[in-house]
Amino acid sequence: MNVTVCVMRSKLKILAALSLVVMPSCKDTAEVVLPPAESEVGKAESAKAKAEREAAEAQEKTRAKLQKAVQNLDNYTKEGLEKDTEMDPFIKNAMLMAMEQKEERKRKKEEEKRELMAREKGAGELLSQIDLEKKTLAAAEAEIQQIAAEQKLREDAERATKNATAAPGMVWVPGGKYLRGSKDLKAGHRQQYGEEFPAHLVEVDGFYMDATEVTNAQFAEFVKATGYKTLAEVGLKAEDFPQARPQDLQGGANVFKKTKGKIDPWVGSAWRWWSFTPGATWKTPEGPGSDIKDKMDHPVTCVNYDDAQAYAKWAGKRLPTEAEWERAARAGQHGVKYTWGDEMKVDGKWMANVYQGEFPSSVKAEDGFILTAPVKSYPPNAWGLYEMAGNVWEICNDYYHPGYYHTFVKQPHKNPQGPKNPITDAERMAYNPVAGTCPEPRGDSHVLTHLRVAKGGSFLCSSQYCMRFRPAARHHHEVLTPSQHTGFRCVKDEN
Ligand SMILES: [Ca+2]
Ligand SMILES: [Ca+2]
Repeated sequence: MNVTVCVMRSKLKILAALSLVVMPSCKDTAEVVLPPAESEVGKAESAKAKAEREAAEAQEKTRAKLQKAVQNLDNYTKEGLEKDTEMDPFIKNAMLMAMEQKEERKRKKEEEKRELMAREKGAGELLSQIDLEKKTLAAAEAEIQQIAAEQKLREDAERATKNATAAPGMVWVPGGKYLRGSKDLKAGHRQQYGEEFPAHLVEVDGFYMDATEVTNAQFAEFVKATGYKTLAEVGLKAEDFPQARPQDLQGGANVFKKTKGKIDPWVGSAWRWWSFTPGATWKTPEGPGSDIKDKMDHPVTCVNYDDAQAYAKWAGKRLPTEAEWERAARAGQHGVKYTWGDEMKVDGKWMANVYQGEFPSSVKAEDGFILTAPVKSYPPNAWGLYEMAGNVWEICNDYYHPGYYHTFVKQPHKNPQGPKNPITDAERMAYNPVAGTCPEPRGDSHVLTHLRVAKGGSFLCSSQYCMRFRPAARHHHEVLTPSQHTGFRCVKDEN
């Protein structure tokens, strides 16, 4: 800073005190601009103030007019206003806007009223549905109570006779009546597992059932004898799915992958912990590079409904119906929560291979196994059937529909075979399944949505997330998507 600037700054101090200064730029050549004469300033100010005052007065007049017009809005019609050529256009537009806002408020109020009425009706329907479920359950329980003692005597006698001559690895499941579905009517349970309701009485004929899930060793025998290739090995045929993208046709299976961090499994897709893995097959269930050398006594996995059917046919057996499967799992213990009773653990021990840990980010093997367990790792149920809870899901013969029990109880019959037709895409969308252990069909191949019943839950059933290792639990096997936690067991008729 040089001397000139310093002198100039002292002048500026004086001018600033008069509040009439235009600041120069701080450089040697800066010039001071002198203020206009005081009389001229006064004139300019008063003209400005006058204009402002007049504008404010005009605005106030318009506002008062508008207020009056809006207060009398009901005296006007929209058409009348639009035709009025004498009215101030500003007032007219404001009135038209006010009219629209009023109509909008009225529409909203009507909508709210309709919604409230629908909700009340919905609640009414739900309550009458719950009443019906309670009545159906009460009637079923009353009948079971009456016949249980006599039926048990017959069941025990039949089992003793039939098991004596059963084929190796099979046990007799006596025919009879049982309480199918869930009797847990607590709101949370009903909401998450609505497909298990209403609990009702079902009667099936007797049959033989594999005591265990079909093992890798058994499946290997079948493949050796027949040269059969599973869907996971061969993939889908382009001619069957002309619209599908090439990546939707390749062979493989869904493989579980832990998430990197803790997540809320309820929010978002199950694909966060599932991965469709090309090269995952029954021989490589965790994907390319894995094998089953040390797992020949584990259940076969990464198979689908057709693979299971092919095996069953070769073995001279068939897949169980959903009704048969639950009859077998319950083993004559009516209304219990688990296949072994009502408590999840017995003497502090896990009774099935399920999931422990924070699903799906961390997994513990408190029950001994992270993935599949060898068959017969846990105690059998009362009729000698192993792993009817957990380990792997077991494919049944029936088509899956979540509302099937509601349909069935209207026309109950012996030996139910499930819905006549597969679930449609529209029904599936309406059903909107809670993200469970199976992800949505991969890609955009809606043709993959045929669902068959799967029962029993798997090593991925977590009591925090998916309590589907209960005998009442129902889930689906998506027929063209094999997965690492799904297998099957077979049944056989007496003759
Ligand atoms: Ca486990
Ligand atoms: Ca199982």
